[in-house]
Amino acid sequence: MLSMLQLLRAIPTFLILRFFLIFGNFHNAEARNRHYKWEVKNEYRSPDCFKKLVITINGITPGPTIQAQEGDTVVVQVNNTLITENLSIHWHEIRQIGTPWFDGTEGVTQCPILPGGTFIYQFVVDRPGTYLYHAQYGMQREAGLYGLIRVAPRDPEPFTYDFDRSIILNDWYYKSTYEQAAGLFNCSKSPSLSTDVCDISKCSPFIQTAIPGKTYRLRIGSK
Ligand SMILES: [Cu+2]
Repeated sequence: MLSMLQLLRAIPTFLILRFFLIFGNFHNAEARNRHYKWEVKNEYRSPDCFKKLVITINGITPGPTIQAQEGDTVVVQVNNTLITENLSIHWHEIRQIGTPWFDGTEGVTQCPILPGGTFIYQFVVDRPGTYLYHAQYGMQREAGLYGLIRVAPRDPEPFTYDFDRSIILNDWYYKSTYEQAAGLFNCSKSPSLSTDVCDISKCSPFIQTAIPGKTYRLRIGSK
């Protein structure tokens, strides 16, 4: 049985433990889970007026931007509806501390997501910044399977701006990525705008306008 003295000695220890428990809970309550559900498939698109077969995520290329805050857990359910191709997605510069099996290196850290299959990636984004995600199989990235991850800092940013814009630099070919792969980086197959392949009165490549006197933050992703 505890003596009165032992009881009194135990109280500060209890209070300190309680403090850390409360603090820990408070900290965990800030981090959130960010859930995404993606369907990856082949579709025809003409992002720069030239119609070709691309790979989309939920109907768009580049794919949806993942929005999170430092310390959050990102959960992405990927459904492979490519019919004939395996799939995996790499989260570039995300450190995957404790979760190396979600790094997306097909055949090394995970089995491929087979056609018709589903895989759920789950990882912590522990550092603020702008990151790329992209396909890790064949030339699927060049066919359009890529996008951005924006991780906001917990503390307020030390600068201000009027607009926040993203630009991703990615290879893009008018030939299919299979033909491009067989040609092994043949630059003659790279796209160039000419009137015989597109009608620029109906569509045009992406143009970023800027208003004089305003401040723009540009997040430029490339690899
Ligand atoms: Cu990468």
